[in-house]
Amino acid sequence: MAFALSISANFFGVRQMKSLGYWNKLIFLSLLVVATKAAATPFYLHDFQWDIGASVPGWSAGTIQSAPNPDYGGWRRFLGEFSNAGTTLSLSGLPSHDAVTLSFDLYLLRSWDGEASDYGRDQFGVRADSSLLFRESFSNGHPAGQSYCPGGVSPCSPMTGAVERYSLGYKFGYWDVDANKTAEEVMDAVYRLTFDFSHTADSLILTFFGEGLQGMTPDYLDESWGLDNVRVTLHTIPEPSVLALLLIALTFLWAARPGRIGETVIVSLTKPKTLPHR
Ligand SMILES: [Ca+2]
Ligand SMILES: [Ca+2]
Repeated sequence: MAFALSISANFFGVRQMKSLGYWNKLIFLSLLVVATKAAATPFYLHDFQWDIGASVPGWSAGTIQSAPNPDYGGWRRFLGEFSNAGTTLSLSGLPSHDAVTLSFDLYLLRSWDGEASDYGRDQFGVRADSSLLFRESFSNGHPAGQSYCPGGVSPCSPMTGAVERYSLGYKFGYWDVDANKTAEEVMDAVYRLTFDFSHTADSLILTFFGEGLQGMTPDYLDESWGLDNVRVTLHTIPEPSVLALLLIALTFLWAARPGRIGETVIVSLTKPKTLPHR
C-alpha cells in the first residue's frame, strides 16, 4: 500500500516566504539545522579567568597563569604552563550522546622549534581516552618550520594557522644559544583548535601533551604551552522522527519552488507525482 502525503504550498505560510526565493528558503532551513548544532550548550566550558596560582577541578596539572600582555577584555588568564608531561581533563556523568566537539585556544610560549633536528621536533598533541586526535609540530620562529599547516603542504612557515602572533608578551633570550643575539624578544603564538569525534561513554578523559620540548628550569625558560577557553560539547544524532520531520520540510520546500505556489502535491513512496490545484 502506497503511503501518500498531501500538502499544500500555502501551508505553513509559504506565501509569506515566497519573496525569499526557493534556494534562499533551502539555505535558511540548512542554516537553522546548523545553528541548532552550533547553539548546543557546552557540557564543559572554562575561560580560566580565576585567581592566579589557583588549580582547577578536573584537571590533573596546571594552575592559573596571567599572560604578560593584557587582552582587550582585561588580563588574559589561562591554564599552564606545561612541558612534555601535559595535563588531563577528566569528565564524568556525561548524558547520552553520539559525538563530541572539543575546542580550545592553544598558547605556545617562547622558543618552539617545530621540525628542527637540533632543538626539535617540538610537538603538541591531544588524546580522547586512548584515541590520538592530534599531534603536530609547531615553530615560533625556527626556520625549519612546522608540520601543522592547515590546508597547506607540510612543513610550512613558523606560526602558520595561528590566530595571534607575538600577542601574549612572552620573551625568550638567546643567552647561550646564539652569541650574536643577546636581547630578549617576544615569542609566542595562539592557535584555535577544534576536533569532532565519535563518543558514547558517560565519561571522557582528554589528554593534552607535549613531545620533544626542552622544558623549563627556574633559570632557563625555554618552551612551554597553555590552554584557554576549553569547550566540550556533546551531540546526539537526530532520532528517526526528527529526520522524518526534516524530510517533510524538504518536501514542502520542493513543493514551494518557484512556479509551484498554490499547487497541491502528492508524495508517494512508490510513484511520486504532482496534481494541479483545483
Ligand atoms: Ca582566559
Ligand atoms: Ca625545542
